[in-house]
Amino acid sequence: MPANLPTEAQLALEEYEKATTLQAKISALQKFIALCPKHKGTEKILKWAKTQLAKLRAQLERRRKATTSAPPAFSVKKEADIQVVLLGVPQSGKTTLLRWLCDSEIPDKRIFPNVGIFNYHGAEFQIVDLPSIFTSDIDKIPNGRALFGIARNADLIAFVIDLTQDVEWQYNLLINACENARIAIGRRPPITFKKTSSGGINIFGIQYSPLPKKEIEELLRSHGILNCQLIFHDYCTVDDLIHAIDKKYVFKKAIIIATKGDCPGTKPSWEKLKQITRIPMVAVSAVKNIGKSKVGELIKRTLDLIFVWTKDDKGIASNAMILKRGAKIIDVAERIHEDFVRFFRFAIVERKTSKVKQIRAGLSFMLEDGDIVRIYIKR
Ligand SMILES: Nc1nc2c(ncn2[C@@H]2O[C@H](COP(=O)(O)OP(=O)(O)OP(=O)(O)O)[C@@H](O)[C@H]2O)c(=O)[nH]1
Ligand SMILES: [Mg+2]
Repeated sequence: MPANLPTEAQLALEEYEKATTLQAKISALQKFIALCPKHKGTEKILKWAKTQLAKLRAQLERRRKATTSAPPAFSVKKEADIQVVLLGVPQSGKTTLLRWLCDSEIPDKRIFPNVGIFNYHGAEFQIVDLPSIFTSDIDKIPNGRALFGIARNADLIAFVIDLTQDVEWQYNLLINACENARIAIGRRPPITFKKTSSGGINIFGIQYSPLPKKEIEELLRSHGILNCQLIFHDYCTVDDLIHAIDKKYVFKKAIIIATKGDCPGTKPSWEKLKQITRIPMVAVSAVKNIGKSKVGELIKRTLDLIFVWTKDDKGIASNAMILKRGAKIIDVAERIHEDFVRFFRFAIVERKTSKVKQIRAGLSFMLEDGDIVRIYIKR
């Protein structure tokens, strides 16, 4: 054990050693990972803790599968193309943020998610304000699994971090809670993993692995995997490895919305936040009405979206169609109605940045942000 561990982390380790049930061991290890400082000197013990946690979780899961059915899932009906879920500690400003972004007096339902529509330059994002997350042990949060089920289904997670509270504590708590809900924030690991029916465990690119071969094999076996192909394409962390082999993980993009930027003394918290994470972030003040369009822009950029307006005899639609960058005319046509694909003749694309202001286009024409599209069909 590294000698310089903070007392709380040491206590969590002792708790782990004394724990007699699987659940208690898991809780203690989660606590330890949250409390252990992250630097070179703790790298080894953190690797051990994360691997051990993954093994115990796999064990618990198999036990649960044998005895219980899945917990009831909540869901929030999608009322816009993009759903953004707010996750934050108590009093971080989530409900205020929701009302401000959505420009509406949405009632605070407290136990259930509060929802609203954020209209950003004519595009609609659905915002879901979940009950507060006060611990990373999601089984201790009322309906914790169900709440994180909503986050798992969202298009984007927005961590709401209060600049007047300890930002590092909030950030770690939220990231660890997501990890415990099997939500991997950010990139898909550069790993190909495939279970096979025979042939044993085959590992390629071991030079990129965070663990020696023997430990990977142990980790795989603890997940009940005896035959597979595991290829590392680039340098990986233990988290990457665990995310790749455990198919329960979902990968989510995330942003940070730092609240209460108007309060005195919040500048150092903002600087600190910039140091501890690479998640894209924006500072706002709902009270002073600062940063609303930056939030919209950040959602758009992080999800790599483009806004396209459709046009017909009556004129240009009031709301934009939200599409992934790389979308084509066929995607617009499909969204309007299948007949627009079946009876498609051509489309006229109005593009401000183009020399030709009106482009005649086919179904495979690639769209750009801000395009106005009119589709002509065979009558
Ligand atoms: N100065 C300032 N205060 C804010 C801002 N946003 C929220 N607050 C205050 O922060 C407190 C908590 O705000 P809420 O929106 O209720 O926070 P919450 O995260 O929904 O809280 P719970 O759901 O109760 O956990 C309230 O007193 C708000 O007035 C802001 O931008 N600036
Ligand atoms: Mg609230």
